[in-house]
Amino acid sequence: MIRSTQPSLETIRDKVEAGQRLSADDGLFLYGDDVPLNEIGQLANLVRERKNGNHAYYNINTHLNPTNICVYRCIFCAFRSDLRDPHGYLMDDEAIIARGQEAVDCGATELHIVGGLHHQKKYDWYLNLIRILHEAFPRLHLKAWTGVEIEWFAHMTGKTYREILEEMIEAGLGSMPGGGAEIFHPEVRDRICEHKSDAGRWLEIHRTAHALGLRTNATMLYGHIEKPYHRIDHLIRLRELQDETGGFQTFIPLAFHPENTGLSHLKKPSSLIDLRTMAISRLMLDNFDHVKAYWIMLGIGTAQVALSYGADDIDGTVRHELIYHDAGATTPEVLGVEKIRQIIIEAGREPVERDTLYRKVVREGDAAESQAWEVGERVAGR
Ligand code: V47
Repeated sequence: MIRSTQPSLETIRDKVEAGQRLSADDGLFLYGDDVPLNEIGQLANLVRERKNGNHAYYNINTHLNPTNICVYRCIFCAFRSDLRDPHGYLMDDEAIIARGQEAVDCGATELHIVGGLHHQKKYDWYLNLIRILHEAFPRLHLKAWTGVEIEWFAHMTGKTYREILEEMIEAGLGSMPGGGAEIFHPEVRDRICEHKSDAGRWLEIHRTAHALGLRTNATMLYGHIEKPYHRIDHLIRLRELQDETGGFQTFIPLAFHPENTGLSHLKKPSSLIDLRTMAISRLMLDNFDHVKAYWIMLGIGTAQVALSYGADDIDGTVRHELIYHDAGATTPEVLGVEKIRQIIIEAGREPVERDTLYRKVVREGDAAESQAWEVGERVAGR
């Protein structure tokens, strides 16, 4: 029987084994220094294997950050640039199409597109970018624009979130990445990105996307000025929206990289915090099918260990990543498919190539095809 007392490792273990939901107090308890990391890892692994068996998913993807020029000045960001800064860049249509072509030539199934909110670029420029890419490469999935960008487009045009998203879908948008969530709690959000879409608006945009049938991801930027209760608050807000819509696919905890940012005096979070956050995220987000260990930001070794601490996905081959590399990430700029598979196998898991929507990818020669899972082949998910 489950006791309803103060949280302890025993009461939490009972709940996890019985498939019961953890409370905010349980989550906070697990962040206590005296709770052994291995114990939390074992519990998270139980949930991970229940949902995804021994699979570890990856995809073949390429990033496109069409501009780094941004009206916002988030203090954690090393990527952004001012309009007249010599480091500022803006890609033209030709360069954008060339990136799409490179992605296709590399066998990518996904283009991950996010960037700055350029002072002089109107909404039509962003909409057109999706349209030209989709027209040129109709089989390439366009995972584009964070909630922050959608909010900016609505602000520029006076259109509703729904109208913006409907137009983007019509132009070829396939899904949305999880960026821009940072930390929802205003005690932190107002200090690290005060002008940006607040929690309510970020969540409303994802709610609207889900209502339109668009799947989205969610992230949490941790390891800067936030405290454990801000992280738990963040996870609970995501869990509540997922209860309502079921539209989130993957949660990605993002470890803060301080170099070249307004918080460069801070140390980057340790691997122990990375693993604890991964495991607690897996335990708290009982209604998310997937938790991703983004190797670019965790480093390959920690990402491998994370596959036994709740994570079931390692992201992709990732070509042209700039946001983390500008902030001091020392991971490679791209991993070959064989390397990513080897990393997963070394971690004791079975590599499975997925597309953006977690369908199985089957390759024959140069052709890649997304297929539905056979009955019983996939442990969780739709
Ligand atoms: O929103 C920015 C973060 C995010 C820093 O959906 C930083 O599959 C650490 O959201 N240190 C963008 N983090 C990246 C992102 C993402 C990445 C991989 C996969 C997916 C997905 C989404 O990167 C931003 C912000 O939270 N970020 N600067 C930094 N210095």
